[in-house]
Amino acid sequence: MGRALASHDANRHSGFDVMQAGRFKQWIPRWASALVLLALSTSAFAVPGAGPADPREWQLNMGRGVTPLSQHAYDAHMMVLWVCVVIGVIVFSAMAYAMFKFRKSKGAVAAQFSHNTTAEIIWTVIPVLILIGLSWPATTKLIAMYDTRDSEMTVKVTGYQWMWKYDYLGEGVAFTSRLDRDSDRLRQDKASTQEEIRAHTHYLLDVDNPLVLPVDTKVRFVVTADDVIHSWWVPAFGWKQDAIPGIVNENWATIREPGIYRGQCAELCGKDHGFMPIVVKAVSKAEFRQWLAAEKAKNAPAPAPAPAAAAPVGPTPDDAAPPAAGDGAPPATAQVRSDAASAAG
Ligand SMILES: [Cu+2]
Repeated sequence: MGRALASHDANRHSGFDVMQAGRFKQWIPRWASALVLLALSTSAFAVPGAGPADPREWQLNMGRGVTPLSQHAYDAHMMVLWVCVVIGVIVFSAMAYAMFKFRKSKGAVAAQFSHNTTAEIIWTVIPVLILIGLSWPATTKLIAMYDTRDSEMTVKVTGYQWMWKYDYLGEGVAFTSRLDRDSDRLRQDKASTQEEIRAHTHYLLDVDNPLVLPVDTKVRFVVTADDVIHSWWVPAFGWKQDAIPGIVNENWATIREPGIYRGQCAELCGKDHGFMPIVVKAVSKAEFRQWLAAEKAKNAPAPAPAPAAAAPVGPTPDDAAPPAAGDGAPPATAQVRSDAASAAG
């Protein structure tokens, strides 16, 4: 730097380039520290009210999620990333070396050849081996996604324009889940201010009745729709599943950590596609049993108000079958049920 300044003083014209180089050198440590800060910040800052799997401010990498399938997706992503990094370093180093070492100013002349069988075999065989090496674990993971055997409970997810309906199959518990009233009011009221919207921590990402699930339990989801194609997507679970009328798709999740996991409909399904969020509340097994019992109790007396007063019977099989389940009942009916069965929390 001293030398750069000296030459600048001595000769303004020829010293200019040297001064630029000196400034550049001075900037390198600043850029380096900025990069280090950026890297640190990916783990340092969290959005207020964020769940365990919510994205963080300045997060650069994809999240790990909270299920075995999301871990698989993360592992596959990291494996491919590092393979790409190694290939990138080798290829760009070779290019940079060749450009520098064999430059025209040093008298290099273009090589005179058109074919090199050995080189062609090498640059065909190596990528094929890399692709086979990548496809093997990827296929194993893909097969695991479709393995819903040994699941401990099943939730039927039905997409409607524009809400979700959850049936706990065999439990007699079912309810709809739609955008929370505050978000709905803020989005529709033209007088809503940015401040009001910012004050809502999970604007457009909250629902009236979250899907409550137990942790450490293999939950099978059967996913369908009543009107148009929707897609049930909770990023922390590592998959999105199309909800198609007349077709039942399935997927599964074993949630490792209690917490709130948010998602959205991921298939353009009409004008309110952006306003049918998903909220999963994962709780301990004991807490889930309590919640489920409370939901059953809430649902049980509803269909027979008059004669049931004397007989304290539990839920009968008839009560267990939600009238709106799967027979294309209009969403309005389902919504009435959801109000009766509003979820815990
Ligand atoms: Cu949708």
